[in-house]
Amino acid sequence: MATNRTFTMIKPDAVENGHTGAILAQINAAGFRIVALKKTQMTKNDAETFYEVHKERPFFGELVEFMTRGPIVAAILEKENAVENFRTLIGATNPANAAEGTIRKLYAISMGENAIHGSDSDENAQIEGNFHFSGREQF
Ligand code: 3AN
Repeated sequence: MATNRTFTMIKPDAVENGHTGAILAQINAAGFRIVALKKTQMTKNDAETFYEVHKERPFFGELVEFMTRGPIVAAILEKENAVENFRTLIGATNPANAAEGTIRKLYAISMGENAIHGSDSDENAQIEGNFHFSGREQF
């Protein structure tokens, strides 16, 4: 089911380095409407649940540690073909491979500390958005 919505988190590295405002402006300029938005910090249990699909991967411990070390900014975004358009806007997982002008090219530090998350499917966008936001926080 196409929802025209995606879910994002500005990750602890980008929040720590003061890039929240610039990233939100870039998201708005690209035509995404903000459905839900908050600054929050994930617990270890939150991060382990959120990234459960990666639990067998060698970087899982590092990923959980990183994602819980400081606040994130979580958002649900709306635009036509949101999941794919947003992944284009953020660029490749490894910033070294990210296209010029993408959020990861501009702000990511490494493959692990890569500034921003974008859902990889409509189904995951819905699961991830509902993980962070109740119905009455979505407009
Ligand atoms: P994406 O976020 O581009 O969808 P995934 O789903 O493959 O990438 O990975 C989820 C997250 O796990 C990434 N955003 C990144 O923070 C981390 N990650 C992925 N691969 C590695 C790796 N080889 N080493 C460290 N962290 C990684």
